[in-house]
Amino acid sequence: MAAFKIDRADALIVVDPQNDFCPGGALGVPGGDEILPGINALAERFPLVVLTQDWHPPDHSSFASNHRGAMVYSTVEMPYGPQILWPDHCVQGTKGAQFHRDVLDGAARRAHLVIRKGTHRDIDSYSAFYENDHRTPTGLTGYLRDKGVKRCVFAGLAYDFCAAWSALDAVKVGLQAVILKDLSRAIALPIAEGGTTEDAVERDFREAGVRAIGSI
Ligand code: VGL
Ligand code: ZN
Repeated sequence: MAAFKIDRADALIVVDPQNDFCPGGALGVPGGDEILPGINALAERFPLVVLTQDWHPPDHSSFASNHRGAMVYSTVEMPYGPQILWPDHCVQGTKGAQFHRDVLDGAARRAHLVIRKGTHRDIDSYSAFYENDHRTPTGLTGYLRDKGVKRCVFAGLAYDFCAAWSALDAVKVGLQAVILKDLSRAIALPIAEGGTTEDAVERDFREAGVRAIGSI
């Protein structure tokens, strides 16, 4: 494990530790709940902790159920580019959208900010920084800048979607980004070129300068 010292200008960004992304949830990520105790422990060590919460209206355009005849995990072309269609998940106000009970007395209690995303019907938002058009900001950049944050450490769900897109956007807005593989779990959808979405984001990490490490 590379030496890693948590600094005053570091923030921990815990991505979507919600019921629907844990086993048994609507979009359950294999092993998603296993990482939560480790995330709680890590949250105690950071000067600033942000949680993200996927928070969709019931008629959200990322749900296959809102596209006639469309299959779950198929891709459609949206005005902002290709969009994977998901099972209905993290609907505002539902049990599935709540934080998993294992973080309630840990990372969620400790969080300085909870940022909700995916709230607009016509656009998905994987990243904590920008919606999927890559230009509509969530406001997180300004918050972190105001707080003097220089480096973000990402953990949570899913490794190859919301955590990855967040880490890649962090670099785009001028922050250093570290993503913790041992405290994340991937959906790993197969992609047309071969391999999975997990392989694809790891190529993007290398290109962008996101540091993917086991844990710290
Ligand atoms: C996520 C798919 C759809 C995630 C959110 O949290 O990675 N993935 N919505
Ligand atoms: Zn979502």
